[in-house]
Amino acid sequence: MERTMIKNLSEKIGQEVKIKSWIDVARNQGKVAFFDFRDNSGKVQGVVFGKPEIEETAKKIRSEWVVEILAIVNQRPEKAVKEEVLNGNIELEIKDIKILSEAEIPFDLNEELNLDVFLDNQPYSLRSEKPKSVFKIQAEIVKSFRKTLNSLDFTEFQAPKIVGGDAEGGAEVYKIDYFGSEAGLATSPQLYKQIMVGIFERSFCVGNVFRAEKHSTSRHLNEYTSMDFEMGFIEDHNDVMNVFTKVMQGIKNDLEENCKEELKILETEKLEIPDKIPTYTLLEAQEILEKELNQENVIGEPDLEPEHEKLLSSYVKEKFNSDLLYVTHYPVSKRPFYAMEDSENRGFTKSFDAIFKGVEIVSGGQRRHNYENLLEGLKTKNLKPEDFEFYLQAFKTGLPPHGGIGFGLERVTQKIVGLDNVKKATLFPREINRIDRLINK
Ligand code: AMO
Repeated sequence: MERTMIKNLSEKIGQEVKIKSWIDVARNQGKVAFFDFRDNSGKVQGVVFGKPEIEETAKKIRSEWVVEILAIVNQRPEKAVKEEVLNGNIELEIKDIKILSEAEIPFDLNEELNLDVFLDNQPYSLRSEKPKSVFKIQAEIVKSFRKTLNSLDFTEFQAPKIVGGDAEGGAEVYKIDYFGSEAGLATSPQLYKQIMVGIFERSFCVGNVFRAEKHSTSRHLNEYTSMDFEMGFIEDHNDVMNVFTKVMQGIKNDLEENCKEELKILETEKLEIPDKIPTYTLLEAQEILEKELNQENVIGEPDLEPEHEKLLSSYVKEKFNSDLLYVTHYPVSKRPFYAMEDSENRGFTKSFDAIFKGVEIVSGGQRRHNYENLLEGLKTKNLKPEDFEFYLQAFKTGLPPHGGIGFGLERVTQKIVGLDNVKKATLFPREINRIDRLINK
């Protein structure tokens, strides 16, 4: 007999079925044993009653054992029907049980756990409903990112994760021994996605990147998933922001369509991504912080503090009902060598950050596309052109005006589902004190 998925059982009332599942809950009450069965499609209740040949087996079974069940699908009596839950109108009358795996569990899945206990036990703790919903939503975000960009004629590529030296000229690189030569783990696909503009014109990638940051905060990971795109023939950074707005609107719509149950379990707030996203230059944002939000000594600083990002988010939510805002024109000193300087606003770049529900989820902007101008950029950061020779070929051989973004998957997930720490939105987080287990130092 073929396996029936649990979500489809109510189509088979009166029939014999085979299910394969975990035991979600086992309750043994003398001559009657009740079970909740769980597979990846849902849950259903079943009962063993008046079957002496399987009573012994039924008594042994505990939560998380893996079983194969033969059963009749029965309609529940009227007064026992639970309208609001999946399979609330049926119950399985169990005829046979085959044990596929036994299990020994460290704690009940419904227990509230502190973060370290949760992380130490992830192969098990991730099975509970809330974290499972977080990562279902995360999978949908990635799917939606790809869907929107594919629909806009972007082509996906796979960026290398082993790079010669540093991908961007920053300091936070994990060095690795590459057959006696020095190499590093990519901190971003930046150089490769720009190269790909010369090949596909519009291109994107999704992949893990590595940052050797030596601090532990609620917003930083040492390995995270970067969703990047890069597009040619732009007028300026506004074209890039417009595509990112479409990406966020796509994510909102796809989650509402395909993750209804998960959004309900996590009690998430409805997302607001209007067509016109509030956009300020860094200076304008700083003026709002000082004049309207009672902050001091902000104007003229090269960047926003995390607290400022939170205040600006609340401000635009209240004023424009938007969960997203853009801040543009960060100073040349604060942006990487490839960021395009604004010829009408010297010292500032055509770059931007996207701030979502109080945290930066994206950096991006227009890039220097002219070879000589890019060499200037390298010079301002004291970087040597010979270290970037491979990448520079793309510019020597002709690149259009272009721009793009890097978008942190874990941060956007964290904010959509309303978690207080990015590690809770990361499968198997890597941070200074942990690779799966806490590291003994
Ligand atoms: P940046 O370094 O600002 O820009 O990173 C872009 C986005 O990646 C996420 N992010 C992180 N998430 C978790 N832990 C971290 N340590 C971490 N660092 C960054 C954030 C951030 O907004 N090459 C540029 C992008 C570009 O210009 O296209 C870059 O990597 O969501």
